[in-house]
Amino acid sequence: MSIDGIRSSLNTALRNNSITRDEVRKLFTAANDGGKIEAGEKAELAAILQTHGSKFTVAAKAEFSRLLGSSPQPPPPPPAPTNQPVKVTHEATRKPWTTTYWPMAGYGGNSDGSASSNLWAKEGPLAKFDSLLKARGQGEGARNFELKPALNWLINKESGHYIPNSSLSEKDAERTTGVDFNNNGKIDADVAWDFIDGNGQFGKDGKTDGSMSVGWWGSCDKVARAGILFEEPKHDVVLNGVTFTTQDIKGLLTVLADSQGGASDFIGNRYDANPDVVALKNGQQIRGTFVTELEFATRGQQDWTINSTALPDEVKIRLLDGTEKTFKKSELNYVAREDKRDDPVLMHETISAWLDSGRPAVMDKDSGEHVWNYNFYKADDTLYKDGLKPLWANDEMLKKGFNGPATDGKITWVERTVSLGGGGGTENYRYWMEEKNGKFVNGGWDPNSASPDFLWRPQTEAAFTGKNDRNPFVDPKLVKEIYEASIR
Ligand SMILES: [Ca+2]
Ligand SMILES: [Ca+2]
Ligand SMILES: [Ca+2]
Ligand SMILES: [Ca+2]
Repeated sequence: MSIDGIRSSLNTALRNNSITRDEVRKLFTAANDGGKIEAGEKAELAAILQTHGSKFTVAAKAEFSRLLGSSPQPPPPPPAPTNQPVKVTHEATRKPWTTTYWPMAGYGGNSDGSASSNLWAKEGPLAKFDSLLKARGQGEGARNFELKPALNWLINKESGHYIPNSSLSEKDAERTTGVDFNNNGKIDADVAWDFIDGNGQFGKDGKTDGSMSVGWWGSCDKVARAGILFEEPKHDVVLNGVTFTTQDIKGLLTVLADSQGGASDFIGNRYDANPDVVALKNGQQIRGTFVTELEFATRGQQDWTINSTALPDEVKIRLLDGTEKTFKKSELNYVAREDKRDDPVLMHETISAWLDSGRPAVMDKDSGEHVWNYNFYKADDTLYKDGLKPLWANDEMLKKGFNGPATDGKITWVERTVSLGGGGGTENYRYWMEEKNGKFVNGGWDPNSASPDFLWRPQTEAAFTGKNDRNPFVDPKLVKEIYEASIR
C-alpha cells in the first residue's frame, strides 16, 4: 500500500523534526509506487503539508509543490475585509511657541521678582524696555505701569498687572492685594476688608474671613496669542547698549500680543463656576449649590436645566451664606446648573476647520474654573464608524448627549489627540457624535475624558501698528525693531 509507504517515509523524515528536499523526494517515491500518484495518495501528501508544513525547509516546500504538480491545497481565502477605524490628521503649517505664563503674583510683597518669570521684575523685560526708551530720549514708565496693582479696579483706580501675594486674604487685605482700600495713601498691615463673597468670588458677604488663590493668574492667554502671531525669537539683541534676551523679547511680545492680530474668533462658553440656580414660579431666582442629587441631562433656559415636572418632590439647596433651604416641587419653575462641557460636535468641527486653515490656534484646556491657555497645532483622530466601537464606549454615554439622548442617527466614536505647543504635551479626548443626513446633530463626552473649555485665535497677522492698551509704554514699532533683529 502506497499510503503506508508514504507514512513510513514520513516517520523517517520526521525523526529530526525537519523535512528536507531529499526527504520530500523519498515521500513522492513512496507515493509513486504504482507508476502514478493516485487521488488518495495526493490527499495524503496534501495532509502532510498541512500538518507538518512548518517543519519543511524552504527548498523542501518548493520541491513538494513541483512534484505534486499543483498547489497541494487551495490558497487560503483572502481575509474578509475587516472594518477598521479611520485615522485622520489635521495639522497647522507652523508650530507655535510658548514660555512662562508670567505670573502676576509675587512673594510676600517683594516687587523685585524674577526677570525670567515676572514682567514687572526689577531686571525684567519692561525694566529693560524703559532703559531703551531712556537711551532714545523717550518717556519711560513701562515697568511702573506693570507694577500697579492688578486689583485696583476693586476701588475704581487704574489697574496694572501686579499682585503682591499669591494668596489674597480679607484679614490682611491691603498687603496681599496691594490695593489701598482705606484710601489713606499707603499700604497698611492687617487691614480687614470685605471684598470676597461666600462663593469665593469678588464681592461682599459682610464678613472678612475670605481668601482667594491667585497664583495661577498671569498672561497665559497673551503668551498663547504671541506664540501664534510671532515667530520664536532666536537670539539675544543689543540695542543702545541694552541687552534683550530671547526670554525678554518673548515677554515684550506677550505684552504686545493683544494689540495685534485684530479681533479674536471665540468658540465655546467659558466655565465660570457660577452657582446653581433655583427658579421659582413667582419669578424669584435663588443661587447656591444643590444638596439634593439631581440628574442633569437636558439643556434649557440656563445651561443644564430640569423643569419642575421632572423634579423630585423637594429640592434642597445650600445658599451662598451657607444656610440650607428646601423648596417644594409645586413652588418650582425649573432648576439649572452651569455646564462644564461644551458641545463636542462644535469643538470637533472647529478644531478641525481651524487647523485645516493652516494656522495654529489656542484652547483653554482646563474645563473647570481656571484658565490655562495653550496653543495647539495638530489633531490626530481615530474615528470608529459603521458600528465599530472602541473599548471605552458604552450605550450609557449615548443617553447623555449635549442635545439630549442620541436618537436614530449614525454614531461615530472619536478618539482625538491634540498636540499642544511649547512642551504642553497632548490632550486626549473621547466623545461620540451622531450623524443625520451628512451632518453631526448631537454628541457627548466620555465622562472620563478631558474636554477643552473654549477655543480662540486672532483673526489676522500682526501689523505692529496702533496703540497697546495692555501697557501703553510698550510701543509696537519699537518692539518690532527688537523682534525682527531677534529672528534674523
Ligand atoms: Ca491704606
Ligand atoms: Ca467677605
Ligand atoms: Ca476653564
Ligand atoms: Ca466651556
